[in-house]
Amino acid sequence: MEAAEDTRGWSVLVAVMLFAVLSHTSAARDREAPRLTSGSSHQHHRLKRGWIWKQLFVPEEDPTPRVIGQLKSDYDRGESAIQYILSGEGAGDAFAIDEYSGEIRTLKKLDREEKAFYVLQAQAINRRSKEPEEPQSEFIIKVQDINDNAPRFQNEPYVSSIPEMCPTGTMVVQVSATDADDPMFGNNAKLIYSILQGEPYFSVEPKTGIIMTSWPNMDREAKEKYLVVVQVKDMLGLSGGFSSSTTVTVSLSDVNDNGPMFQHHLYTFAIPEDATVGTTVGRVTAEDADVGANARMNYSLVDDLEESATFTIQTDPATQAGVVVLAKPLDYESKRRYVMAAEVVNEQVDTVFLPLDEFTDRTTLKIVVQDVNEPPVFLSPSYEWMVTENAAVGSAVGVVSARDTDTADDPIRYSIDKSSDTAKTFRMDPLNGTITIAKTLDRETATWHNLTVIAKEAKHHRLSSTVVASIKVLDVNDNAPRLAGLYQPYICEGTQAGELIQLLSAVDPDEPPEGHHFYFSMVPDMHINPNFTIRDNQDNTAGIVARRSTFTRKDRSRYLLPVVVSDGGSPSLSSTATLTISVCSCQPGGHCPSSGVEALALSMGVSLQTFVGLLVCSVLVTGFRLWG
Ligand SMILES: *[C@@H]1O[C@H](CO)[C@@H](O)[C@H](O)[C@H]1NC(C)=O
Ligand SMILES: *[C@@H]1O[C@H](CO)[C@@H](O)[C@H](O)[C@H]1NC(C)=O
Ligand SMILES: CC(=O)N[C@H]1CO[C@H](CO)[C@@H](O)[C@@H]1O
Repeated sequence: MEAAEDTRGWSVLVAVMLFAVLSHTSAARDREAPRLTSGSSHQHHRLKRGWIWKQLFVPEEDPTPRVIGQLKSDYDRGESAIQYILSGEGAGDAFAIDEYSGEIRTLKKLDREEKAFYVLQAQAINRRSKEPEEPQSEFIIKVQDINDNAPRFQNEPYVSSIPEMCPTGTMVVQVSATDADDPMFGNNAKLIYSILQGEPYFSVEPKTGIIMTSWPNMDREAKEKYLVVVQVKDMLGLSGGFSSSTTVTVSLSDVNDNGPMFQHHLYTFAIPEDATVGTTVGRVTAEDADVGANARMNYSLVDDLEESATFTIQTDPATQAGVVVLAKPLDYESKRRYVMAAEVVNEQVDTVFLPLDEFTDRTTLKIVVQDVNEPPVFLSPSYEWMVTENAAVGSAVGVVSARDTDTADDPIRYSIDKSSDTAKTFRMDPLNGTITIAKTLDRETATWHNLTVIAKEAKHHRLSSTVVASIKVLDVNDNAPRLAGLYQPYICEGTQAGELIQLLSAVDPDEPPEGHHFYFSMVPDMHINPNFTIRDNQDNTAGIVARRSTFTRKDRSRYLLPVVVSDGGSPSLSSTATLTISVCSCQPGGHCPSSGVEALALSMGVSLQTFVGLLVCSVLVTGFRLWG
């Protein structure tokens, strides 16, 4: 056999090397050497060295004891004068020497994988002199390999992932096995890999164990996982060797080799017209056989502005469905049907695997608006009117108007919510929405009338809605000013001309926007009053001033002085109050005890009734004109 010859070549080479090493120990000796002969060959080389060591071999796993060689000194004349002694590794246990013949034999079965060689020492001793005939030296017994170990895969399990659609020859993984047998001897540890299962998609390089793809266009969407069974054999795969196998799990990872595709060419949705903005109208789904990022998609609406502005479409991140959402309020009465195209496109496109347009798909959306019976709608969200407080009963304040937007177009009936007008100040025309004044207004009582106006469908559904109509009552100058108090002026005896007797001010319930302007004056008369005069201070006050210095109670105890107060309204209103000015013999400091005045009045013969009567103001209302 060729293989066997090859092996012998090896062992010879090893023997020569060992010889070189061992001979060094006996280099000093130049005598004729004893020799060691192998059990199989009986060559008798003589060299100049004392010992000639040949390599001894013993096949492993051989249970039969056998002679594997013989130790022989050149001085041995066969008279048993020399004793051979063996020591070192395995001496007496694995190997024994015949002390007379020098034959070395095995004692037991040896395992190369346990111990591949034994280093032993040999001695040749003269039995009589007990002197060594030869110097002690070492030799080697090598255990020869037989193929008694199967190859074993390392680093199991093998798992690998390669992208789908990868080119033929893409490396998948390298498997690797080891064999405990002697890699230097024969083919016992020469390993060959092959595929048992997984062809034609995968192949293995026989010597390296590199697994590669051998099939183009492996499609993850068709088959995602392959179990590749790889076998390794020793003896270069020749028969009689050992083998073992392993499984390589190969997964195909996704590439973007599929575009999204709508499930339907047409989607029809219905939505009530009163749906609020943000309501989900429906969902469209595009399918993509890829996974993860390769299956992510974006939707859009492609159409003329009105259609696509009324709706939007968004991607549901969880399902990648397209969610159609209402973006603008609908009105069944003005548009009942929307038709538009929806487009889907992969978020990532890879033109290596597909042409660009295959990453896009289109479908048609038809959205039908459903009629909803809606309450009447006021033409204005609120109403605000102004009316002057003197406006006549029966005059119109304003008109509300509401419409039934439904197709039925019901007539509307108007009314005022009673709780918003408990005094029934206003009246509503139920047919035309005109609000009129039912009772005289008074701004000074109520400035605002905030009415809740109801519009109700007259026939079908009787739905109603309300609106607030605020009516502001505007001021007109309908109140005359009056003196601010019940003045009881007096003048002390001895008061000098020009001295102030009483300061006057006035009040008016009207509320002119620019503020009050009161004017004080005497009653116009043919004769000038020689006793008192009124000085208007131009700040809504006036003073009564004495015109002479000679007032005495003896002369006269009371004077009547009519005072006219006018406001700045247009037209102006005025009132006249007649003040009674008493003359008093004042205490020092100008104080007049009230008893003093009255006592004197009675003694003067003026009745109390007359006195009180004189204090009553008479109101003159001049020029009463209505606004508007
Ligand atoms: C509303 O109807 C009343 C009769 O009820 C009528 O006098 C008034 O002129 C109408 N107003 C309008 C604005 O049509
Ligand atoms: C009525 O409406 C007016 C204007 O909206 C507001 O200023 C006023 O406070 C309201 N009055 C009442 C009593 O609600
Ligand atoms: C208008 C007026 O009251 N005049 C009186 C002024 O005082 C004298 C004297 O007391 C009276 O006689 C006037 O009547």
